[in-house]
Amino acid sequence: MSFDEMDVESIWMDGEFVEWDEAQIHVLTHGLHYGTGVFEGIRCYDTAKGPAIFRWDEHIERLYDSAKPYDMEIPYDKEELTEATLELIRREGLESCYIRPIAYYGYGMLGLNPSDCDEEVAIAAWPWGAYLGEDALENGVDVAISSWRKYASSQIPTNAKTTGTYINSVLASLEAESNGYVEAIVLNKEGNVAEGPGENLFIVRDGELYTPGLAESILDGITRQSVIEIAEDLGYTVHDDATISRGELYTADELFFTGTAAEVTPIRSVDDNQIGSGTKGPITDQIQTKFFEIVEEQPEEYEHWFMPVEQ
Ligand code: PPE
Repeated sequence: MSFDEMDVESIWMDGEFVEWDEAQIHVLTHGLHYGTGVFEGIRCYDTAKGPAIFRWDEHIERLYDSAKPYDMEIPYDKEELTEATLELIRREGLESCYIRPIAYYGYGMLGLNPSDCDEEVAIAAWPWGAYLGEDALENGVDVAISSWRKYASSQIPTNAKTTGTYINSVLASLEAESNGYVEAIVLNKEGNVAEGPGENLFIVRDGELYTPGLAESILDGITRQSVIEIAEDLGYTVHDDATISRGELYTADELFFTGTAAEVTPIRSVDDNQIGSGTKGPITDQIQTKFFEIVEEQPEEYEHWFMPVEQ
């Protein structure tokens, strides 16, 4: 995702809209040095009922929850962040976009205890297409198990979406790419399957779905929660507290990633072992089709997942 030729003019920063190029921070910002920031990634879809933000409440609640272990007090309440985001999307005339709220310990002091630093907050939004490419959504991606393990929840809260912890994901992504793969799968400290660098993972076996449980060092993904509901609504049994070994990936009937950016992306091979027929599997296809139908049409049964933007 490159910002070259980005046609968005403003970013909301600490209470006001500033020009895109002016949305800057001090080089001694605490969050830059120590990764003391929390963030979200949220999609707004151009639905048949108008632009609407997908699962806004869940994302914004996760933002405040992520801040808790770090004693970070986000100096705006939920209503203020909601209004700022809606206003940003409206003034930029965006229909479908990716929304990136971030809160971090700002400029004031360095040293590991950030209690003397003020919290700073920004919200940006821009159009972002298929995360792993259009072809990925259709035909699936080739992935490899990373040699980097996911940090354990005894080391860092894995259910918090903190900026600093993404260096783990960066390592896994770099390694996958340099070995010729589109994406990585990261195992946890125990050697069981955790997730992708920016995605949760599902496996399909004998017509049922399995996804690593929350104690497996994963982010409690909101797309994961949505896909569990969609799959159950379609009549599938979902084991959402699974422990999945590396070997089970190779023999899975189907595999797919979920995430705000990745949406529902099929996986067609792991470490060069073909999964199923080597393309999007039938259950993955059904769930993916339903997911896109929901975000395109905003049907009544799922309307509570959306917050309208009302241009
Ligand atoms: N695990 C990780 C590590 C993760 O980063 C994400 C989202 C997920 C699971 C899925 O969570 P959810 O979006 O709530 O379904 N990754 C975000 C960042 C991607 C990026 O490259 O930046 C995202 O998808 O927005």
